Amino acid sequence: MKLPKRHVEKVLFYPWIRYSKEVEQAGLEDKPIVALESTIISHGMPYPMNRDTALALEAIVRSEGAVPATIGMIDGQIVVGLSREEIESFSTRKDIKKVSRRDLPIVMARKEWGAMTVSGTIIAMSMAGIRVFATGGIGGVHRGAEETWDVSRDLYELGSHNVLVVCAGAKAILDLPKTLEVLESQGVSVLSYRSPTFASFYSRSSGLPVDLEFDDPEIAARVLMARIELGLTGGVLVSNPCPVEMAMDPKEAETAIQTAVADAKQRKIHGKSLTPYLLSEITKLTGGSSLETNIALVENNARLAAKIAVCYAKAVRPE
Ligand code: PSU
Ligand code: MN
Repeated sequence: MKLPKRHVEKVLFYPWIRYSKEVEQAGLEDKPIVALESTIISHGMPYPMNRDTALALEAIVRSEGAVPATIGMIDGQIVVGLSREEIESFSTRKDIKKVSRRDLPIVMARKEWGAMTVSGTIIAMSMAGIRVFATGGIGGVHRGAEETWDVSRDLYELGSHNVLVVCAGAKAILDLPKTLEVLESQGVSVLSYRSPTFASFYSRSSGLPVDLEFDDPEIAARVLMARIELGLTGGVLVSNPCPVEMAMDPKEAETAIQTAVADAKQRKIHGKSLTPYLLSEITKLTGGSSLETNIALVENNARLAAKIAVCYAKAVRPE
């Protein structure tokens, strides 16, 4: 089957995007590229684990034969492919905004630094012509959303861009059944790697069913291609359970989550600070073990995303 040209990953040039040499070259040569986010660096983990994890993710993507593109905003410009020094700055600077769709034009206009959430990264990678992205856990519907209306923008960007995002499910601090309902309403295809259920971030299963369990990375790449072929807006979400030896006991995770959620409610923490607050509280409550799990799962996701990106690049450009 000969595929139409629009499948081909090509780096697209706009004045508000700057590419690293490596990403630009990969784009021009149609090599597999994996997008990586920067909120996990600036607002998701403490220093120096944030920097070390960001660099480890890039090394994993390279070892699988793909090119990593960590995305952030520097002085109001979208940078696709942060350098080592820039990753260091994202790991240490305290003035970095957390950027989702609503924040992007503001940070650009004010020429500020911004860390991209899953939603911000989906927007930027789509502008850049990149299709595959690895994160830790996507944002979703928060617990108590029927009162607070706190639903992450991540779900709506997934519903409107032809991208494939590999995650360890949605973060367990969320209401997972409601998150899956919104994904369904948004028409996102939810796949699960070697598991019949949607992963639950710190632990391997939420017990909730997905649309397809798969074993071969190529099938995930083909689902993305089929969406593009059909002209369907929206993306593919790949749930990849945390490696067994690094997963947390679901009961232990849940106890820490409930304590942290109650604490945040009492301190009236909401909006964009809520997720970073919960993640750091849970790290304290678990004596650091949740952070080790978080690092292991995001590394695991980078590896699978790179395998899928390699299949995708082969499929759109058969030799
Ligand atoms: N995955 C992690 N750690 C994180 C995130 C994902 O392992 O910190 C970030 C992502 O950038 C995601 C964001 O988009 O958390 C969700 O924030 P919110 O709930 O405010 O939409
Ligand atoms: Mn929110």
